[in-house]
Amino acid sequence: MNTTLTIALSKGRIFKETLPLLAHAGIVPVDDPDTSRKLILDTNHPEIKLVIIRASDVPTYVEYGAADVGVAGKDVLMEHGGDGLYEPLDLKIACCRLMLAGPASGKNGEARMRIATKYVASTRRYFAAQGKQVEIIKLYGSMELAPLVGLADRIVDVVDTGNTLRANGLEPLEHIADISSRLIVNKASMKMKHAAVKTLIERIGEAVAAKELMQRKK
Ligand code: PRT
Ligand code: MG
Repeated sequence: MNTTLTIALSKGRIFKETLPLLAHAGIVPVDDPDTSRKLILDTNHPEIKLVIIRASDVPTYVEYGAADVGVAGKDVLMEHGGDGLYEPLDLKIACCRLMLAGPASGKNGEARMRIATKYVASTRRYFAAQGKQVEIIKLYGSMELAPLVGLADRIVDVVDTGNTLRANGLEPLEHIADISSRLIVNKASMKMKHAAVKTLIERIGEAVAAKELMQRKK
């Protein structure tokens, strides 16, 4: 039986914030993805590997079983859609808010707003639920630029401190969803590698709970 466990992570904030949770589960990577060019990282467990991929690709790897488990933002999962994966744990890391934002002196009540975003599905769902017709322009990054150059009236993006919005003369207008990262699991792996996956979920769950307790005591 194949008992290798592959965990998909993205570089940057998700990797950094997942590390302590993995450490609590006794999993420590041998290389640092920020300095190593390797896409498959060994850990202290010969049977546990980390694959380092784009944040928006994590659900795809896990759904198709190229990775058994992964960590992905709820924003990314809402775009990915479907019920092709299990989402057993809210890791409460990489927290932010999905927001509608626009120029501080923005015009209001346009007949049909143009909205630039990489979150096309979530944006469509949000406005459809309000019965509003909007034109959605798909971008892959730097959404904050779109209103400044007349590409769109508003943007939908994730916001943490709001500094990026402010620096570009934009302000948050409507809160669409609270976002945090989730542990996701391939459906077949949940069955075929049940013991290993269950242990991982339990250990990481304990780490999330312990961290919350610490933060409440502060
Ligand atoms: O960069 P790449 O295209 O590869 O993918 P990505 O941008 O999706 O990856 P990454 O690592 O930047 O984000 C991974 C996940 O972190 C996202 O899917 C979110 O769930 C979560 N997260 C938490 C954030 C932020 N906070 C955040 N602030 N993702 C992006 N940002 C952006 C924000 O849009 C703004 O442009 O960071 C910038 C700074 O935010 P402020 O509000 O603090 O200024
Ligand atoms: Mg990014």
